[in-house]
Amino acid sequence: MFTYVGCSFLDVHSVFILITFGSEIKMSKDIEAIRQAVIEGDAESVASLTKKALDAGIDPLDILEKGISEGAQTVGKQFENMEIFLTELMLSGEAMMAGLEVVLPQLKSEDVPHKGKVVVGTVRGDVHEIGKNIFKSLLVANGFEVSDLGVDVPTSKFVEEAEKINADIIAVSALMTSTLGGQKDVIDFLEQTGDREKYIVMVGGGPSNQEWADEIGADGFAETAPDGVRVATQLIEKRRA
Ligand code: B12
Repeated sequence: MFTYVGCSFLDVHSVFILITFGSEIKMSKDIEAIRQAVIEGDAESVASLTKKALDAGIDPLDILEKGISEGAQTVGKQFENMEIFLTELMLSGEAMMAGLEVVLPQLKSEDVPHKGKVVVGTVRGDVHEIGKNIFKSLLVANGFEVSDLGVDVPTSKFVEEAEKINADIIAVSALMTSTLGGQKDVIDFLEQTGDREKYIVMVGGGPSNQEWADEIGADGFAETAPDGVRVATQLIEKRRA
């Protein structure tokens, strides 16, 4: 039998650091593979690599933000620089959706208290849904009840649905400079119908920012879906205080 007698130069703390460091390298490799498969537009690989990463215990949020979203950023730049064309953009879009299908159901709510009701959708003329879907799933996982209107949503539909479910928040996503005005349209519509004060309006998605949100009189903006959940929670708490 082997008996360990010597004094190791590695104390428990160092071993812990080495293990942590090792698993971080492994995590970034798994996430990098997902990012790469998104860029290549390989839906099958994105789905299987995402499953593998989840099985390895990688946080779903890291997969979403560092794998899928960062892949999307790269693809967006390539498309803008005309290094890839619409077919490739579409393949990457499908690959992102394939990853989402695997990862979003993992964002389970852990008996969180009910926080409020939200209507989400992407504005008229815009079919980008990936960020909106992530935001919706994170809201649900954090105790919000969400009605998702999908994409290319007519302005009035946001308000009709909010009235129907007695929503607290209307959250409007837009991904293109040409459709960003759709967020302002929702606010203008609420003002015209005298319903502006009834709802908290949040905006988000690629081209929107805090300055834009202030300019159109939105109540909240967030750059990422996790921040969006924090802002939604704060706005509801403030309103109820
Ligand atoms: C994938 C993709 C597609 C896919 C979409 C697939 C799908 N099912 O959604 C397809 C192929 C369909 C597509 C089509 C087009 N696309 Co496109 N697309 C993209 C791409 C590469 C990624 C978008 C994405 O999903 N990102 C990942 C998600 C996670 O990020 P996100 O949406 O920003 O969301 C995050 C936050 O913004 C936030 N968030 C999102 N919504 C909300 C809402 C609220 C309230 C809050 C709080 C937060 C929040 O949470 C998310 C996670 O943190 C972008 C490039 C880019 N950099 O965005 C181009 C891009 C958006 N597309 C672009 C273009 C031009 C088009 C087309 C016009 C191409 C064409 N010639 O046909 C069409 C438009 C079709 C239409 N009418 O809408 C341009 C827009 C340019 C511009 N500035 O206006 C971009 C920027 C690419 C580029 N650089 O040129 N596209």
